[in-house]
Amino acid sequence: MAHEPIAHARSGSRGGETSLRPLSAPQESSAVAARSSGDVIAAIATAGGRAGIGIVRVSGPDLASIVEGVIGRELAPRLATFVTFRGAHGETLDQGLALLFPAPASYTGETVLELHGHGGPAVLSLLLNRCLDLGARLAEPGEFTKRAFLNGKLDLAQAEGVADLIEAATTTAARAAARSLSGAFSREITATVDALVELRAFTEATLDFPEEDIDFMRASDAAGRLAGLRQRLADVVGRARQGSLLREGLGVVLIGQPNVGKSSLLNQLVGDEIAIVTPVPGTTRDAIRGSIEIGGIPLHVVDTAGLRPTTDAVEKIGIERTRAAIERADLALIVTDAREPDHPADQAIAAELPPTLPRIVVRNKIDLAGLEAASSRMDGMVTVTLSAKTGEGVEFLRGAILELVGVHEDMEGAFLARERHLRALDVAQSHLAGAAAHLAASSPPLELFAEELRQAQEALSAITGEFTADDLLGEIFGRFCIGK
Ligand SMILES: Nc1nc2c(ncn2[C@@H]2O[C@H](COP(=O)(O)OP(=O)(O)OP(=O)(O)O)[C@@H](O)[C@H]2O)c(=O)[nH]1
Ligand SMILES: [Mg+2]
Repeated sequence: MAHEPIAHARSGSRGGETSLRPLSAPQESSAVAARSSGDVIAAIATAGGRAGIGIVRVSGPDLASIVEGVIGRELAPRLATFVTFRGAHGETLDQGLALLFPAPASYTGETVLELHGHGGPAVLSLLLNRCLDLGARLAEPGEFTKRAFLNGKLDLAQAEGVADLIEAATTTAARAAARSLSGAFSREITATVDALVELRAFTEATLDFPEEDIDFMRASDAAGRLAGLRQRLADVVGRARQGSLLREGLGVVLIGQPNVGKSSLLNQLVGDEIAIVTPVPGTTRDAIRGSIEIGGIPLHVVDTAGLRPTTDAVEKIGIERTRAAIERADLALIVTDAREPDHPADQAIAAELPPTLPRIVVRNKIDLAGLEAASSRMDGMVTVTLSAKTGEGVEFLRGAILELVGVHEDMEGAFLARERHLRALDVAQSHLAGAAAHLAASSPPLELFAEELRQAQEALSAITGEFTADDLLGEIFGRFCIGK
């Protein structure tokens, strides 16, 4: 865990800044300035339901009375001790292991007590209630991790990594979340911020000695440094976008004329008969959803009603839903019958799609058309020939989907970025673009240049939580599970 540089960052003395002149930093919010509130919190840290082991976790500045009340004796630090957990009248509640982590060497940075009992809901709530009776209060969702953040144990991106790791739906997503948790994402951001601070320092120095103006900027190679910074940020953005795919998944909509085999393709992709398939055109009315994973990326596939002019009231509603599904999709699979290439109705369907929506043309029923399974790209349009019925060629479709969304064989470099991170990266990028535009002017307006750099730094710093508003913290930690 990268404690040191992050605690250092939050204490507000970034390298380089102080030696020159104070750069107007954004206001630090009260949430960041304040440390843990001082009360003792407790929660069941393991999932509900029955299990071999269940853990009650307690955190606070002083847990002596709780240790005494539950265990009746002192605990050696960080040593698993087999004990009897006792109720108010000395009765046995459970037996198990107790672990004490004295501050600051703990998850939260406060003193933490873990009671490992048996994993039944009733016995765990007895144990939890005993801690509450002894003065603890029930922890809010994410409160342990919030305290870890406030005490400088984790930065904000790492704290989000904790929640993402727990929620990860695929092993690839879990690996990417673990990378964020270990601080890999934060380190990239921090390194970029450091480079930004250095460039700001040069600029501010130049502003202090205007007579040396341009020379100074030239000597410091401002343009070269800025180009390097933008390159670095572009790389982070690319990796964050990939990670965001892992997290959010990709919305894929199956569209086409009636009876071309959309529902068959959904079933084939999902590996289950979730949609009704019949030879009757207009079988599917409602949008039918299935989820699959390709290359570690969750795909949310929607099968829709076939598109055709109709007077049937139910089918009309179905077609409206198809259009709504198209609005929300990240990728459209235009399914066609391979025996009828270049059907005008297919072309009309393709023409009606939002122009920026990525698409793949699927020529289905090759078993009937006597064609080979294949994948091809012509004029930027990807076409896959396959049979939804036999499954032949579906591999080509999987490959084409991954290629189209820019996923390579492995996602090892991806950061499991959140929408919040992508927005911040975006803001930082546009300020750096603004800075580059100023620098390109015949006599660069250095104040404006410096201001763009400052705003880019502010956006990036929000990712690791150096400058964070209370409501953002509430939003982030409120989504955690209780006990985390
Ligand atoms: N031989 C063969 N038949 C297929 C293939 N794909 C679909 N079919 C058949 O084509 C018919 C229509 O398939 P569906 O999957 O219901 O087609 P759809 O596009 O969902 O049709 P609607 O819901 O009416 O819009 C069914 O009889 C399928 O068994 C294929 O690859 N080969
Ligand atoms: Mg159908």
